[in-house]
Amino acid sequence: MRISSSEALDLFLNAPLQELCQMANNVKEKLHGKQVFWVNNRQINYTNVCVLHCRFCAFSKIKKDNPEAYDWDLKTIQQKAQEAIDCGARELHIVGGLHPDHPFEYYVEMLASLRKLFPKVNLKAFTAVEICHFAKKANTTPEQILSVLKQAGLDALPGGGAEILVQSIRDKICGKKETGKEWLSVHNAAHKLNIPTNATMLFGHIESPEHRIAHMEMLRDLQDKSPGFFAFIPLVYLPQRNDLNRIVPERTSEEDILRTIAVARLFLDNFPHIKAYWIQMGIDTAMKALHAGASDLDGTIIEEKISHAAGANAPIGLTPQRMKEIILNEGLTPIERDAKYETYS
Ligand code: V47
Ligand code: SF4
Repeated sequence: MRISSSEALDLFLNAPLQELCQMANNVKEKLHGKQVFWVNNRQINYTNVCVLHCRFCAFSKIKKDNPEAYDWDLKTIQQKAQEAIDCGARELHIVGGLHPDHPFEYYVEMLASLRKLFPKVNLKAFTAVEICHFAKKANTTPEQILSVLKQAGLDALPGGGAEILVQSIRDKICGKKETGKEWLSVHNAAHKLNIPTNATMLFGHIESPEHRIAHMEMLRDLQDKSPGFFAFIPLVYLPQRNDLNRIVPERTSEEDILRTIAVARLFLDNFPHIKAYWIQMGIDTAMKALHAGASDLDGTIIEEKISHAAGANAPIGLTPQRMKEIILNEGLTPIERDAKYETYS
């Protein structure tokens, strides 16, 4: 039976950690047995120039002439994609800052050229925030943007930009970003167009456990009305080199991470997967998360800039061999997947 928000909160605050993880693991095993899904992928963070300045973000640069600003051309993006394909990648995860100058056609060409060069790889590209930015640039609706991108080769939308959907917190950490309602409405539109998506939650900063549960409730409600989410990904706030650092200078504890993963598994009964994002939580905690409700590890990754700018000290990439080994070492069964959860033996 489905648990309510107040039951989820009670479990989060009061259940003994081991019992909570065990309950979540039971649910995970009912859904997936001992299987853990992983993907051979690469992130392509195509620019760090961004018109916004979210307080937690250490990645973006507002000024194009900042010596650390970059904006890869299509050739560079294609080269990065080629390197990933050469390593057997099944997914390209393409996200970047909100660049002030590029017209929407630039992003269409980016996807269309990658689709032409690499017909088989899944293109998981552009957060809901980027979709809204493109819609403003092209003076059209997010629905229209998604539909054109789908024709150009878009396979799935990543879950970034959700942060905390509760507007009072969102206003404090990223007030200029699209609202929580707008984020949900882009994902609703994607699902209606049969574009699967993920959902993230940035946690461990100024939000309370109540805000986390309220965030998950909005996602559960949308998934009921408009199914299409594959995975929920709790993102651990990393405190280095950003504006929130003065207020929240430390990363949250392992216990808080495991409680969040476990409650997510118990509460989000209509989400197929809870993902342990090892780049942020570290490999040791990610392994514990696999026994606390998580059924997915993202991914081999190869290159990633957003979390590493904010102080992630996990290595940049794992080989497929190592990925399989670390899952097997936990007594679990590695299953390779792509962005649409097609599996490969
Ligand atoms: O949207 C930014 C977050 C996200 C920080 O869909 C930070 O499969 C922690 O969305 N500390 C991008 N997080 C990453 C993302 C993602 C990752 C893996 C898989 C998927 C998926 C999506 O990173 C941003 C923002 O929420 N972020 N700064 C920080 N200091
Ligand atoms: Fe820009 Fe995304 Fe960073 Fe916000 S989180 S400043 S939208 S790159």
